[in-house]
Amino acid sequence: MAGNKTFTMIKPDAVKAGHIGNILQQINLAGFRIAAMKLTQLSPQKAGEFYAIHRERPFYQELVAFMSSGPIVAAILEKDNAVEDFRKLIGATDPSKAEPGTIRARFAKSVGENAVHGSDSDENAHVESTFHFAATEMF
Ligand code: DAT
Ligand code: MG
Repeated sequence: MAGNKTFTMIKPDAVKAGHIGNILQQINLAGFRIAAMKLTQLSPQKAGEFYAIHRERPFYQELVAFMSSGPIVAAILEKDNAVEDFRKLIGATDPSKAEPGTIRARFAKSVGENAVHGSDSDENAHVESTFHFAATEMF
C-alpha cells in the first residue's frame, strides 16, 4: 500500500524568484497538508549528502553547488498516495518536458534549476524527511 507522506524542497532558484507563495498555494490546492516546514540553507556538505545517490553523475558538482547556493523551503507533505501524486504535480525533471500547469512547467528555469524536489519512493520520503526534520518538528 502506498504511503501518505512525501518530502519536498522549494529550490534556491524558485525562492530567489519569489515563487514560495505561489508554489505552496498550488501544493495546498492539490490536496496536500503541510506536516512540517522550514526556510533553511544547505551547506555544500549537507547538499552532497542529500544527493549522494547521484555522486557518479556528471552534474553532481553543479547540483551540490546550486542546492547550497541560497535558502530553500523544506517540507513534509501528507495526502493519500503522496509520492506518486506529488511527482505528477511537479512534472518532469526537465521543465521543457513537464506537462503544462505542473509546478516545474510554471516555475522552473532549466533541468538543473528546476524549482522543486519531490521524493521518488516511500522509503526515500522517510529518509529525506528525517534528514531535515526532528520528530518534534513533524505535525
Ligand atoms: P528529479 O529531481 O526529477 O527526481 P533526478 O533525481 O534524476 O531528478 O535528479 C536530481 C536533480 O539533479 C534534478 O532535480 C536536477 C539535477 N539534474 C538531473 N539531471 C540533470 C542534468 N542532466 N543536468 C543538470 N542537472 C540535472
Ligand atoms: Mg530524484
